[in-house]
Amino acid sequence: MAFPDSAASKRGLLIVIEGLDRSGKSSQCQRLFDFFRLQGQRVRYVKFPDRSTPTGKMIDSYLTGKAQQDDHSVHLLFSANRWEAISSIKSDLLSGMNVIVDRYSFSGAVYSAAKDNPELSLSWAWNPEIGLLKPDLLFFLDISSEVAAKRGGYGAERYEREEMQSRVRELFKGLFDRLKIVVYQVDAGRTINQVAVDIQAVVKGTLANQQASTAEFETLGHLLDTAT
Ligand code: DGP
Repeated sequence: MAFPDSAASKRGLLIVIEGLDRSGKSSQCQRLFDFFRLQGQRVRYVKFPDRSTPTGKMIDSYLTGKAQQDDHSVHLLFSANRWEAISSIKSDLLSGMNVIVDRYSFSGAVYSAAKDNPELSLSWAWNPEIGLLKPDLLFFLDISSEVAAKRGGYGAERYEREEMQSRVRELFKGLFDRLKIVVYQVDAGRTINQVAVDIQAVVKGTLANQQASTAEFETLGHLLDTAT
């Protein structure tokens, strides 16, 4: 009978990169993906919303303005889009693969709450995320909405307006406080290389420490203060 050695039984890291539109998330996810590959480590890149699935296609129609949706209904579609992927993410992590996630539950809650619909509070928006896997590492690419607006390609989709992005930025910070979650805030107003170096330094430290990769899974919990 074969017993797994300690290296084989180690699970991968779940790494989430969050930020405003045009904060450089996708470039950083790609850089981190290449970094793991260069280290000879297995890695998967997941982007939410995943527009290829049935829920993702409905979300895409909404974001590109082809379809209208009730705020609550589209919110739950975004959440379902994450829930439908979580078992495959979990099994990849258990197989030792590292998983990099481009947007996750944090975007889920703040983009919906930023609509300022009095019937859709931040805590209402957070609730469907409870129970999803908690990231081992969470990065927030911090950039002002003014700088984000000056970057190319801004303005094509539903949420890409400066005042919306500015609310989103405040809500991200409030959400992180209310979750008491460890978040690495990275100044994303710099070059891609500078940002990548900061992210890789944290990841290298975590890999060297090894503990996160052997830990049990944790899940996302309730907001500590559920007043709003
Ligand atoms: P992206 O493909 O990363 O550019 O995201 C598309 C847009 O959708 C972007 O403006 C952020 C927004 N978004 C991403 N995830 C969610 C979510 O779960 N809920 C809501 N309401 N918006 C989201």
